Amino acid sequence: DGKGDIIATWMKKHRLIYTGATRHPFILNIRDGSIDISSFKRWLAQDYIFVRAFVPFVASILVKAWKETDDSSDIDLILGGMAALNDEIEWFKKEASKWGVALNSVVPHKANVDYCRFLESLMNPDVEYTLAITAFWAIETVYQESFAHCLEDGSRTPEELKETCQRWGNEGFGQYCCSLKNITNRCLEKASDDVLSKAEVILIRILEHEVEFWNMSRGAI
Ligand code: HMH
Repeated sequence: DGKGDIIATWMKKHRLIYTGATRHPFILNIRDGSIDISSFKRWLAQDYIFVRAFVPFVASILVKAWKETDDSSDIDLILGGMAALNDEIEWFKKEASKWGVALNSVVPHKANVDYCRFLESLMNPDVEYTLAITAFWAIETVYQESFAHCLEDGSRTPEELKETCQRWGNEGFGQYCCSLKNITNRCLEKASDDVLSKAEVILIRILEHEVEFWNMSRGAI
């Protein structure tokens, strides 16, 4: 009804925090080759914990899509995302053993616990599909934009970290994020003003959690 590309409007409005999440020093240090490997290992271990919690979150979106939308292509995309997470968990195990990180003894950091708790709040059946898919799109897109930046021309990403950057920075993952954006925009166009303003708050919360998540790699409390 003429609301147009709501995400594009939000991106202009929240550019600063979005850039904070997608051009964090952790990412910039990977890109310029100055990354401290202990930071990378801390991130790897914490992200494994996050991804394990992300699986039931995505499953909850699948259930919401099944209940709230007639569009079977939504289900197919979310299901594909879940299948990719299955591969991702195996990749984390392989990558962790390569770096000598023991995943079964990792203690979740407070920022990680807080983020996972936020995801859990969105898993509640009372939370609308539109709100959950907005969060899902934002979470995936931050990683896509961050790691793609490490692979652009002029980047000096260390060879041993390129596979990690490819994982989220590859073109296929970019396409997937674009499809998530299209679904989200379609949902937002049909949403009430109340849901729309809640979705915008969720986007900001996600971006804040992503910044805190990258901050953890520094190793400080
Ligand atoms: C913290 N955000 C975080 N971890 C991830 N693996 C993604 C986003 C993308 O799936």
